[in-house]
Amino acid sequence: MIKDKSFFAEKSREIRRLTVECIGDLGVGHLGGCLSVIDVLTVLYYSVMNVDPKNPCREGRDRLVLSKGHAGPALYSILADKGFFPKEELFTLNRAGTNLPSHCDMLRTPGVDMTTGALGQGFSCAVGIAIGSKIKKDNATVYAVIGDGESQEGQIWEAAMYAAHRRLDNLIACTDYNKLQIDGPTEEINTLGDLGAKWASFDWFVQRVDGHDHLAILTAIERAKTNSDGRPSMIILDTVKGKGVSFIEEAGANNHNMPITSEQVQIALKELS
Ligand SMILES: Cc1ncc(C[n+]2csc(CCOP(=O)(O)OP(=O)(O)O)c2C)c(N)n1
Ligand SMILES: [Mg+2]
Repeated sequence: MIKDKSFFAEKSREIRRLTVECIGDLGVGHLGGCLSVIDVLTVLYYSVMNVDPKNPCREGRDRLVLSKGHAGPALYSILADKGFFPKEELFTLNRAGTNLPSHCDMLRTPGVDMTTGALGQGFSCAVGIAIGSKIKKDNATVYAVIGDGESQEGQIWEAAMYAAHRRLDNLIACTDYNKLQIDGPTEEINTLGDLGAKWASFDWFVQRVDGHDHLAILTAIERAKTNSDGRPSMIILDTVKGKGVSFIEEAGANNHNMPITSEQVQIALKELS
């Protein structure tokens, strides 16, 4: 298991570059929500998850359900970097005939474990996959990443209740708590209140860490695997929407599905060099 701070920092920077390049080539995309989630995806795919680019559908592999499916390009950049498909394919993003639609599609993209994009639904699928893994006794861990705006969906809480009921300690979910959603600050649109207390009251093992601190994320995942006392785990990640590129961070809620010019791509790449 990789625990090297500088490796994670460099890898995340590389993935941010790829993500900005492929969205930039298209000219518009979910830059904010992609950049906020790259650090946790980096830790999962380069250190934690048991996956094989040569055999993406291997039985018993760990699974990642990117329930906030609009962050597909961040995941695609990682999958390409790991060799699930050629990096050149990243530049077909969301174009006619592509294997890389803006939102995740497990029938098109090698390495994508669940089709997502209708907010709330992916998380329910993650619960189902975790139940299936328990039945098969295949020892897989199922990871799910949900958005904070997504957490306003009723379906999230139905699934949360049932995951606890089934004692799914093989399910580790993360909330990308970037405090923004499509229309503005989550706090103003529909406050989540004490999000940690809410998950704890659903009988989940809850931790909260800086979502851009790779080693803190890794430690939280290790604790989730060993200390959850039979419960499913929620790791709340404090993140910044657009993390790593100042003009995208500064756009705030306007960085949700944001246009980007080729000049701006160059500015972003310089900042990420
Ligand atoms: C059921 C559903 N309703 C609405 C949308 C449109 N939509 C896509 S992303 C988004 C905002 C999500 O906010 P959040 O979960 O906080 O995502 P992030 O900040 O990480 O981008 C919305 C409303 C959707 N994809 N699915
Ligand atoms: Mg958000």
